[in-house]
Amino acid sequence: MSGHQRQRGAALVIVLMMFAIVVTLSVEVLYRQDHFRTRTANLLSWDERYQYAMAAEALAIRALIDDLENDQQSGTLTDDCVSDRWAVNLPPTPYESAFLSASVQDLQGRFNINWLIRAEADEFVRDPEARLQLEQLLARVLPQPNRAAVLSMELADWLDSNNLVDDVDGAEDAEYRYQRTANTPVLHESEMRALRSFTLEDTGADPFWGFFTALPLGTRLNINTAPEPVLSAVFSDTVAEPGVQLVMQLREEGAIESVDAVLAQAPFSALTADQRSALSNRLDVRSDYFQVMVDVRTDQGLTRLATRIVRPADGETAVFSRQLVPVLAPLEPACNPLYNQADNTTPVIESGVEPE
Ligand SMILES: [Ca+2]
Ligand SMILES: [Ca+2]
Repeated sequence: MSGHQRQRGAALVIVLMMFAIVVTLSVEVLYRQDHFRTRTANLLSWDERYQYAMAAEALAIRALIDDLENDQQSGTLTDDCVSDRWAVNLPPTPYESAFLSASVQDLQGRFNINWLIRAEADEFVRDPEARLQLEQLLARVLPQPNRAAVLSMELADWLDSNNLVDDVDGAEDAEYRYQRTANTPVLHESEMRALRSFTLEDTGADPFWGFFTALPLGTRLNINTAPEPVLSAVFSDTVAEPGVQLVMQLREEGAIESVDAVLAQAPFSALTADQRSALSNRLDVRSDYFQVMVDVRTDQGLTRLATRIVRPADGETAVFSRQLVPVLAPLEPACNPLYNQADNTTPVIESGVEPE
């Protein structure tokens, strides 16, 4: 082979190599462009659903503010599940290119797990009565009621400031391998998941989480919206079932307007002054804390937003937490019993299923 032919051969190899590089680059560019286009489309579609959810959230906040203003005009501050407009479900409703459904829940109708502790000096000390009340409630709602004691004891240790195991089945730092206990009030009821003995099976009974909340220590229970198992737990060491029956019966006649008026009736009237005072500090007929849940479905996907709102009687209504949550179950039901009786399954937008 002459030198000239060798040079031509080498040039050909270089050309072929460059051609291969250009082809590879082109394929890579096309792949990345396609990837980028899909990602942009997904982001735009996600953002569109998020904006729809925020619009529904704004509507719910407006309804809550209107409700408070109406109450203030009429001079009776109550929040209940029958006459209040916020307490209803929005069934799947078409809006532009999306379907929206929503529900509003009263977080003060739930058992506040932070009740297990009281602030004393610089410490959070446990409240043994509240721990027993939580055990009662857990025994009602856990698939395995015999786990109620251990979970309530672990939660009390999780929250109290000390690092001593106070009950036989409690657990402090030494009992946890990979984490430390909070030793302070928690911000969300889902922190119960962090307890040593808590398992996924414990949440099996739907709507497990709907019975619990985590609000500031002194937050009261709204007896107009609390479900029967929560009332039953909170009254378990005082008036028990006769007290629950009285509250349920009064609610059927309309919103309860005064805690003191209820406490003046039997069986509450037979309690000691201290017991009545403790209940008076624990109960209320209105609420500051609410949750709005919104499902938005478009052709591209499904988004669920859970927003928590504080609406004080003498302050500004504000969002204090906003979470995009996985759609694992139907929307939590609104508390209006008429809406829940009329349709046992709360309206929910099933993924990939056209709503009726
Ligand atoms: Ca502790
Ligand atoms: Ca402890």
